Amino acid sequence: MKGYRTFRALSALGLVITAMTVGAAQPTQLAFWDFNESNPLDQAAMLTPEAGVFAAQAQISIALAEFRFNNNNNTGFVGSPLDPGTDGRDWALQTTEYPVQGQNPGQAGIVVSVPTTGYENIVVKFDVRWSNTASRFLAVEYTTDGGLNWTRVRTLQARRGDRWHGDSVANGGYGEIVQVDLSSASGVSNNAQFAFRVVTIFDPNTGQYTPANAPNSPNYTPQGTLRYDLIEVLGTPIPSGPPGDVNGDRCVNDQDLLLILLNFGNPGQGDLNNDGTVNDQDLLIVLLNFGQGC
Ligand SMILES: [Ca+2]
Ligand SMILES: [Ca+2]
Ligand SMILES: [Ca+2]
Ligand SMILES: [Ca+2]
Repeated sequence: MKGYRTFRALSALGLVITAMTVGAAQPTQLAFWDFNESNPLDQAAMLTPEAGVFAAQAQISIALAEFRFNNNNNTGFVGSPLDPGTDGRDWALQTTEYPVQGQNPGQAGIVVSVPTTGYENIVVKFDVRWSNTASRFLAVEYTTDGGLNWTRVRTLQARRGDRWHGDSVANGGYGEIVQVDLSSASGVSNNAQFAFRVVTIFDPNTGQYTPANAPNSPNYTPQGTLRYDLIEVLGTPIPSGPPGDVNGDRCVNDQDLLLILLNFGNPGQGDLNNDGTVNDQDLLIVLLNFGQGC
């Protein structure tokens, strides 16, 4: 036991140095779409996520509008300027045929369903492009009951038409993708019924749909398009016990320390900060919480 204690003491000593490099935990990608399919006319492939721990369960659907996959010349629709692309391709998800003027505000648009089971600190990201005659105003809403009730968390407003939110400010965008932090939203964590949607809403000043490029394009039209890219849902794993409880017995003790040391340098059990490797940072989490819950 003396040797073991000595080893622990030396490990703790080493952490005085490594503690300076401890960073924030990286979120886990629950689902991600970049739509950069080799065949953008393949509807199933376009709607299937590219990555994420819930890629097999995640879905995109649409309400009171339609998807478009063929951009006239049997090509796709060009994607976000913030997408680095895949093998030189950058496609996106096109939508059109929205409600006529005065009808169905807050109901038409894409619905992105992604389970958050086992995860918290949920963050939603996407980029969107308005055509000239699409609704200037959009709302981002989420549901925790599979779509029975929706809570609005953000409204978006086009600065002009034929631009991505992610286009530069100088070019009529906002210079960044849309990001909605749902960390403090009740019921979003650990919920298989979570979804978010982006819907067209009336101009609050007129009570009607206003076109994105008003006043140059004076009329809103249902054929105006909204295009989506870089859709992503992120979260952090919900700890099963106190921080540092590797084996899940809700007590941070020698057993957790041993698992860290046995798996040191490898992925897997003991990667408490979810950065892909069992390392000094995980060891520090165990030592800082040593004795918790015991
Ligand atoms: Ca896909
Ligand atoms: Ca893309
Ligand atoms: Ca434990
Ligand atoms: Ca780690």
